Amino acid sequence: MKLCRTSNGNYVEDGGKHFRVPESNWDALVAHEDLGAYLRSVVNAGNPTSDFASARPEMRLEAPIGSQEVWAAGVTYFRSRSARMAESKDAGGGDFYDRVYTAERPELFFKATPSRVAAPGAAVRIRSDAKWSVPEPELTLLINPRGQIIGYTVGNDMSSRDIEGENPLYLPQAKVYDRSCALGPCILVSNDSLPPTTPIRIEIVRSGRTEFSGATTLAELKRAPADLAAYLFRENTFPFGAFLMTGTGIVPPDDFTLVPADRIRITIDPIGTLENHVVQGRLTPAV
Ligand code: DO4
Ligand code: MG
Repeated sequence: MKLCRTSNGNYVEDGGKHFRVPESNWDALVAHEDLGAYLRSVVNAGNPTSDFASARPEMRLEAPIGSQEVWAAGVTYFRSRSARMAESKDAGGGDFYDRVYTAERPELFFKATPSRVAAPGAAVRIRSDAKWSVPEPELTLLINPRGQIIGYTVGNDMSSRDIEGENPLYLPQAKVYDRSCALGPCILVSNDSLPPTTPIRIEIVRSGRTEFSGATTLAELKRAPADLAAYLFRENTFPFGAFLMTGTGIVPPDDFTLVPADRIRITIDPIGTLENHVVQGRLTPAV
C-alpha cells in the first residue's frame, strides 16, 4: 500500500486503485498506533475514488511530510566513502570518512525542516556559492514517534561537494539550505525491511539527453536501516516522528555538476519515481 499526500487530501493506493483517507492530518497518520492496519481498513471499506491525479489535473502531489524533521546518514556505501575521501584529501579530511565507514557509530546529520523540502515535480536548488553540486539518491525511512520504521520513500540529498570538500566542518552549509531535499512521490507503508535486491536508480536529463545515469542496490548499503533508526532515536525524541535518509551509493564522476533546468529522476522500484528540476538563485513562491 502507498500513502500519497496531495493538494486534495491524503489517499491510499492499493492494487492500482486510490482510496481517500478520512484522516486529513498527516502528523496523526504518522503517529497512528498501526498505520498499516488503519489504511487496510480504508481499502477494505471499498470505495475507490476516480478523482486521483490523472482525473484531476489541478490536483498536485505534495511532499509526504507534515511536521517531521529530516535527518540523513552519511558514508553508508563504499562509493560514498571513496568519493568523500577524494574530494577532501587536500583538506586532510579523507581519514574521517574512512573511519566513519567502519566505525560502529554511523554518521547522522540534520538535513531539513519541512519547509526546505521540495515536492515531487517541484524545483530543488543548487547554491549560488557552490561550483560542484550533485543529487544524492537515497532510500528514506519514515519513522513514527515510537522509533518504528513504518514506511519508505525516495529521497534526494542535494549536496555541494566543493563546500563539503573544502572542510568537513562546512557540512551543514553543503547540505542544509532552501530546497536542498526532495521527498516522494509517496510512502510505501510497510513494517517489513526491503530486500537487498531493491534497486535504486538515477537519471539526470539535460536538454532532453541523459547526462548521467547510475544504479545500485540495497545490498551495497553497509548498515541496517533499523540500526540507523535506533541510533537516531538514542537520546532524541521526535514527537511527530522523523525521516531518515540512508545515504547514497551513486556518485556522478568528478567532472559532473548540476546546472539549472537539469531534470533529476530517482527510482526505487517498489516506491516509485521522484522527479525534480534544478534551479539556482533566490527562492520565490514560483519555484
Ligand atoms: O559525510 C558527508 C555526507 C555523506 C552523505 O550524504 C552520503 O553518504 O550520502
Ligand atoms: Mg547523502
